[in-house]
Amino acid sequence: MNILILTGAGISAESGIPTFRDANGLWEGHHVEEVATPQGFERNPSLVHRFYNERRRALLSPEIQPNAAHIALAEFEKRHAKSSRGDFLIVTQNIDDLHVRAGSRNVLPMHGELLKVRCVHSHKTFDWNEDLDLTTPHPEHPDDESRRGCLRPHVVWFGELPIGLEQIGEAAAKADVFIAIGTSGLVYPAAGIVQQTQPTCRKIEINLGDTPASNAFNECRHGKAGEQVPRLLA
Ligand code: BJW
Repeated sequence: MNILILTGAGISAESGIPTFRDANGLWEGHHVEEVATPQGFERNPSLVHRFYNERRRALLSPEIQPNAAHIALAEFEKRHAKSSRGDFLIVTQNIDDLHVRAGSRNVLPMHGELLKVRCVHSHKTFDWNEDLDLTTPHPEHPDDESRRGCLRPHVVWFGELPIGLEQIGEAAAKADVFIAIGTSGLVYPAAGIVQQTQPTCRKIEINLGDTPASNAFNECRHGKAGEQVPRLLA
């Protein structure tokens, strides 16, 4: 049995990471679009660096840990690998690393990773645990003044191409079960993955309430991911 999971900010909410749209999608009064677009980065790179620096520091703080939903998915993946010949893939829109920390192995972070940065010229990525600013030296050329400030967060902003779309399309087309957890169903192409599954695929949505995508699912389970996911996968 092939299983495809899509996760969004709601799965990490109980780990203490705020979602995007529940608090009006605002961060210090700025709309998500202001701090998560290439245009926003061009207009005000310091603001965008500050936004990601704060989130990176929070992610690395001991308070933020995988919750019961992340752990249930990781344990289910291990059981599935032992007992079945099918595939299991978590496509996450989240840039946190909580699925990996919980022990999940097949994770595709389609909107990038907060603990990576990339050079705007070479597109090479680097693991990153520090703050980033306009004077940060290039990791490979630390003494080259002309290369300072050419790193950006390795994340996918609006208008940019998400990561792994071909693999996601293939996984959706052969999925027997598709489960979307804690995502608002507003941001594409993630919100359209459910449409790429076959009519025979069992489609389950887990969220606090209905979303604009709910009609595309066979089953909608309302409640917190930390309760609903372990119950579903028990
Ligand atoms: C709980 C809970 C608990 C709370 N338990 N649940 C088609 C139509 C219209 C527009 C477009 C379209 N195609 C493309 C677009 C444009 C655009 C888009 O979608 N715009 C819309 C806003 C209209 N998309 C793009 O630009 C994308 N790129 C693109 O399309 O490239 C072109 C292309 C595509 C395909 C082929 C060829 C070309 C890129 C989108 C990038 C999104 N980037 C961000 C930032 C990433 C970095 C960062 O984290 O800072 O990704 S924006 C932000 O939204 C972030 C998230 O991953 C993403 C989705 O948010 P998510 O996860 O759903 O969170 P919330 O907050 O919205 O919802 C949380 C949910 O959880 C809620 O429903 C709660 O109820 C629930 N919840 N607590 C369970 N405890």
